[in-house]
Amino acid sequence: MRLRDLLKYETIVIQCHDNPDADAVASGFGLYTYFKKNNKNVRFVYGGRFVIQKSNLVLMLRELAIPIEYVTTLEPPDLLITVDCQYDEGNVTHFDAKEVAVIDHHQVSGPLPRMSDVRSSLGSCSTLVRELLEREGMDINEEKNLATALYYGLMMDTNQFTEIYHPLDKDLRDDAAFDRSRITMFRNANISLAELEIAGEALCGYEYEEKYRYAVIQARPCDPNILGIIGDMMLEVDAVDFCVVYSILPVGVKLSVRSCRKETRASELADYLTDKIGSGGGHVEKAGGLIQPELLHRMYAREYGSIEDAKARLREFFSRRLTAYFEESEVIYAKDYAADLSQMHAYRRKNLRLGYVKASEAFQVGTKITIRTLEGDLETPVTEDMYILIGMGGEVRLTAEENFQKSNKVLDEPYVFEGEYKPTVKTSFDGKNVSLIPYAKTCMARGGVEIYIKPLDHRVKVFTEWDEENYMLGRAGDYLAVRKDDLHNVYVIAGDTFERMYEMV
Ligand SMILES: [Mn+2]
Repeated sequence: MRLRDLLKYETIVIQCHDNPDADAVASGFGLYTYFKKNNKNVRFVYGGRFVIQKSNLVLMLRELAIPIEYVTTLEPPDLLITVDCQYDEGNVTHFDAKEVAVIDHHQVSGPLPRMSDVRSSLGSCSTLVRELLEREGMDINEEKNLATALYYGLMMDTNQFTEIYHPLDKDLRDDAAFDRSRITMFRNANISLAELEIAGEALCGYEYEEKYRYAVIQARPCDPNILGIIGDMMLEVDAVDFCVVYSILPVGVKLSVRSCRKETRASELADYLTDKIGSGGGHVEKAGGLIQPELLHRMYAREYGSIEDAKARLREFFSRRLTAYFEESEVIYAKDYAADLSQMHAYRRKNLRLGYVKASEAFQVGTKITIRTLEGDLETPVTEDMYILIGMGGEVRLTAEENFQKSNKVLDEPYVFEGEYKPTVKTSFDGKNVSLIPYAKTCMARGGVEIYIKPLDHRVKVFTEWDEENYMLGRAGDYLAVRKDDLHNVYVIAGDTFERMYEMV
C-alpha cells in the first residue's frame, strides 16, 4: 500500500489508540501533514475515556502544534486510518467508516483490511510513517516540527533509543533534523510523581534467582519508559547481572531487558523471551520487547487455562524461561577450546557468488564510514586497499586488496541484490545515506577452505580468536565450525548458509 493510493478518498480521519503515547501522536501527525498537503479534508483523532494529560505529551502537542482532537463520536468518514494500532483492537475506540486502512508496527492481532501496512519488526510507527512519506517524495526535514515529532516518537518507543534494532529505526534516529531544545524540554517532563511511586513499588517486589543472578520485576500498568528506568536501577545492584521488567498493558506485555555480562546480550535474551509470542531485541546491554498474551496462552494452552491465567502467571513464565536459557547455553572461548574432532565431519567451501565494492572507488580515502546492514552497524575509515564484500543475505565483510585477489575471482556480470535491507553507507563527510548496491560488482569467492563441523542441538556462544568481546551465536540448526589448518579458529555458521556454501569432503 502507498499513501498516494489513499488520496482518492475525500474525507479522511486518522485515529490513534486510546491513551495515546508519543509515537502514536507523532505518526498520526505525519499522516495528517501528508493529507493536508494534498488538500484533503482530514482530521486526527483519538477516543477512549481519558484526555491526554501526561506532561511530556501536553508539551509535545503544544510546542509542535499537533492538531489532535479528543472525540467521543464521529461522523463516518470515507476513510478511517488507524495508526500505531489496528482497527477494533481493545484499546482502540470503535468508530464506523466506509473504508478502513491500518498503519502499525505492533504484532498483527486480528484480520487486517485490504489496505494495511503492519511492520512488527520496527521499533516505532514513526519509522514506518517516515518511510511511507519519503516514498511519496516528502522530506520530513523540511518541517522541523514533524521531524522533531517523529524523532521523539521513536525515542519514546525504544526507551531513549537504547532498545532500537531495525536499521530503518536507526536511519530515522540519525537523519531527523530535530529541535534539540524541545526534545530536552519533553525529556525533562517525562515522569510524574505517581510514576515514581510505581517504580518504587515495583523495585520492592523483585524476584531474584541467585544461581543465575537474574531478577524479574512486575510493574503496575505504566508508561513503558518507566520499565527501562526500573531495569537500569536494578542492574546497578551488585548481585544482579540480568533483569527483566514487565508490565501488562492494553497493547500487550511490555518488557525491558538488561544485561551487564558479555556472555549474554540483552538483545538476544529479549529475542529469546518473546520468541513466537511477540517481538523483541535491542542492544548488548539494553533491550526490550512486546508479548501478546493471546499467543502466550495459545502456545501453552495446556498449562494456562485462559488468557487471564497466562497474564497472572507471567512472572513464573519469565523465571522458567530465563533458567532454561542459562541452562541450555554453552559458552566457548576459541583460544582455549579443544574440539573433539571424532564428533565432527570434514567439509569444504564451494565456489560462491558475492558482491564487492572497492571502497576507494565509492568513498574518499580517509573518510569514516558507517555501513548499516540487517546484522548491525560496522564503522571503519576508508583505506586505499579496502574491499567491501556483500553476502547473499546483505551481510558485509571487509578485506584487504591482497586477500581479496587471492580468494576471489572477478566476474563480468552485473550485480543483483536480493536481500531484505540493502546495505547503506553513511559518511562522516556529509552524513547522507548512500546505497552500496549501485557500486557493487560481482565476484566468485574461491572455495577450497576445509573445516570440521558439528550440527548444534543447543545454544552456543563462541568468542572467536579475533573478537573476545562479542560472541557469535549458534542455535539448534546452525553449525559449529573449526578450521582444519587452525584448530583454534572456531566459529558458527548459520544453518542455511552452511547448506549453500559447503560440501562434504
Ligand atoms: Mn508505537
